[in-house]
Amino acid sequence: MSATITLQQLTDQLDALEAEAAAEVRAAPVAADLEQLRVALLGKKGRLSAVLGAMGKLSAEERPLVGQRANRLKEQLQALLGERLEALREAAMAEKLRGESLDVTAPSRYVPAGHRHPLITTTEEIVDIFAGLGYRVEEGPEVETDHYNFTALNIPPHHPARDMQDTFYLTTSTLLRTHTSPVQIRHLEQNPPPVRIVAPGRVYRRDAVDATHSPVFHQVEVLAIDEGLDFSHLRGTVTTFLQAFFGDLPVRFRASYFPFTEPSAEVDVQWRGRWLEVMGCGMVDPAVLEGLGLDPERWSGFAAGLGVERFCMVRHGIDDIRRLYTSDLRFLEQF
Ligand code: 2NL
Repeated sequence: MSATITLQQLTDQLDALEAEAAAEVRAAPVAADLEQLRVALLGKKGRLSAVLGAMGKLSAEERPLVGQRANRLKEQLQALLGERLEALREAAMAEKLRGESLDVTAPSRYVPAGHRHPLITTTEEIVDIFAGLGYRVEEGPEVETDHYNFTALNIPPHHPARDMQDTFYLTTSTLLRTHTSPVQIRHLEQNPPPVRIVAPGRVYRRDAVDATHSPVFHQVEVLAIDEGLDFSHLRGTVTTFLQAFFGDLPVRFRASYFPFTEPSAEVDVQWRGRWLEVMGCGMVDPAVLEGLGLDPERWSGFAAGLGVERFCMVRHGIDDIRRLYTSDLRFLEQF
């Protein structure tokens, strides 16, 4: 720097510093750059100090003029730095808010609603028909005693249904129920007749899996006990039910045998020109009523049982029971 510096030169330098500093502050992209700029401009070894270092070369009259100008510049630069810092903070906050904003009016992502499994809709349809005929829905435990599952139903000690080959035993006297009849026995113990109940539920038999058998399946049984019930009531009820479910098609009864009904019958429907066996039924055996303390001379009744899988398969033309259990959406979405 030359030994003789004029007031004018010094003032020009301060003006130049003002213009450059203002441009640099405006251009600073982030807050950290502003701090570096503040040190470079206003720090002890900063550019303002450097200009003022030459002040000593001015006369005593000129010095205060430059001093005042320098102080104003210092305040201006501090204000500029502060404003820019504030602007950068606001921009950063606005950016953050844009990124975190939540549009509560945006449509939701697509979630398929799904629907009930065909076995459930079939069960509900069957139960609804009986409910319409005045039957109450009853349910009971899947783990049963051999008393409720067999003995109370007049199934003799050496009947093959009791065999380990055919039933899942948990202990010597408890098992997975093989039908929902125990629900009806339990209900009769607690409720005096007249009784009309429908008992849907899951049942278990020790069968190998094939196209028509599953060790776990679903049943609906119905029971009516009253004074004066005879086979015509059974026939009328079962026929009404089957025609409500399958449509107005031919129904026939064939003599059969169950330990818990006498007489007993299998029931067929003529479905698409072919006779198909769909359920079993009969008049409740007097021995079952006596076991419950009911006088068979006063009370009589009928019962019927059906497999839900079979009803579902016939109705929908399903060829293999396993399709109902494998949760394949290509199959299930057809219902
Ligand atoms: C079938 C046949 C049947 C019954 C179930 C029953 C229940 C009580 C008393 C007497 Cl508490 N009987 N149930 C009667 C006849 C047939 O089911 O093929 N089921 C799948």
